[in-house]
Amino acid sequence: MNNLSILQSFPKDFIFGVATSAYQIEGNNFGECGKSIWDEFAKQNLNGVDGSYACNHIQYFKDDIKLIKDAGFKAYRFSFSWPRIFPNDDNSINTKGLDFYDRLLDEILECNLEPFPTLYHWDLPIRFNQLGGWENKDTCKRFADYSYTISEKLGDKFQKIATINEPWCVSWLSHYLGEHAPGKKSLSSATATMHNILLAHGLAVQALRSNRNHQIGVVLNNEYPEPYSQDTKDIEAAKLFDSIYNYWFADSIFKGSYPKIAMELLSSHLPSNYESDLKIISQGLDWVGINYYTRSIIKYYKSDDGINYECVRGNLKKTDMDWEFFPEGLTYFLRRINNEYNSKIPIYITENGMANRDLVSSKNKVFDEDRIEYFQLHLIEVLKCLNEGIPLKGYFAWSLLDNYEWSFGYEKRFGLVHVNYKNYKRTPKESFKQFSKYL
Ligand code: IFM
Repeated sequence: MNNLSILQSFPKDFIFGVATSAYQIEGNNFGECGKSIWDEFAKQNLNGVDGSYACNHIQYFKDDIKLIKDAGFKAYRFSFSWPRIFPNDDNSINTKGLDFYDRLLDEILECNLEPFPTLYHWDLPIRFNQLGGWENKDTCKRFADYSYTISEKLGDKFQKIATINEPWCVSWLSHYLGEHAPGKKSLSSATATMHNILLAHGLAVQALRSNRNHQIGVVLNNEYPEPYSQDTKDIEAAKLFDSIYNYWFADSIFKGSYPKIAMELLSSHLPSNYESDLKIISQGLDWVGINYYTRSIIKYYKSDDGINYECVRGNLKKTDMDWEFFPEGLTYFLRRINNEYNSKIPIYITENGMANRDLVSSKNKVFDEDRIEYFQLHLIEVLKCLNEGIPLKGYFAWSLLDNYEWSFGYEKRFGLVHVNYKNYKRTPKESFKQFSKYL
């Protein structure tokens, strides 16, 4: 039987937490929250399955924070919803929205948890989409204004803050692959967004620092690039994937440059003055967050636009997302940050976890044995990296609750706690109980 006894081998000051995001759990029908690009995308592509009610966290937040505390976690990673705070075209503040986060932060602090808020986890206010969304540089400036407001109004209640969650998803997944809002499929849109989302990060860092001495980070998602075969074409394809998915964001943030391989295909789509923006993008950070789930097997595939690869899935054990268990990839990226970028920067694993077909038994139990195994295998890797001296400071399980899994709606369950979407009943799964037992 798998278990999480490995938790007891971690140093006492290593932080264990859980993570969520606003649109995925809050329910944007409550509290005069404004609409985001996800509401529009869901209407057009997902039969209207959206985050209107989600987990109704807006009403259940105290119970949810209590769950985190009672399990023995020490931190909670969540995101602020930009459209909840600024729902209106005239950019006036929704006091109900601000007040919600004020009360949420109070509750987190009262439970002796450390808040790890993120400013942007994909719910761009819909009004910006009409102006070009992240393809328009003006959105970056508006994001800096919003960041400043958060710092000014709520910044005395947290120290650490992340700017953007998973810039690859905001740009490539949403503007080239079209799988996330706003659902575009264009290389030039994707490249513009790959740059602008980084600029938004940089401008937000400046805005936050101009107000307070925050500890600022960014959250990057990484996927391990495994060539399909040893054929040179597959190896080159895997390098291109790696350059676009992983190196693009880390190189620009840590080194102030874009990787050569990706640039050969994307540079013509970048804004003319992109180099001066790179100075803003690469300002020093206080910490970095790494989200890690799986590997991708990359196969050469001829494409008209030169993005000559496709991702195929391999034969390893899989999650309900069809993502393979590949814990070694986590070690690979933690070492990469340490060896290629900055050996001193504190690193948090800000997301790791799996979707599983969880059912509540007649005895009100959820046996998510595979999830326990997934966590165990990844925690072994984390401990290995800690023992190598990599400055790892914490680990956040994705996710506290089953929630709105974007274009998969409510079908995929990532939670440590099961949610019944009819009555919002929370049922802690066995994985949650394992964390609780060993923390
Ligand atoms: O649910 C998402 C989360 O919003 C961002 N990182 C990956 C998770 C699982 O797909």
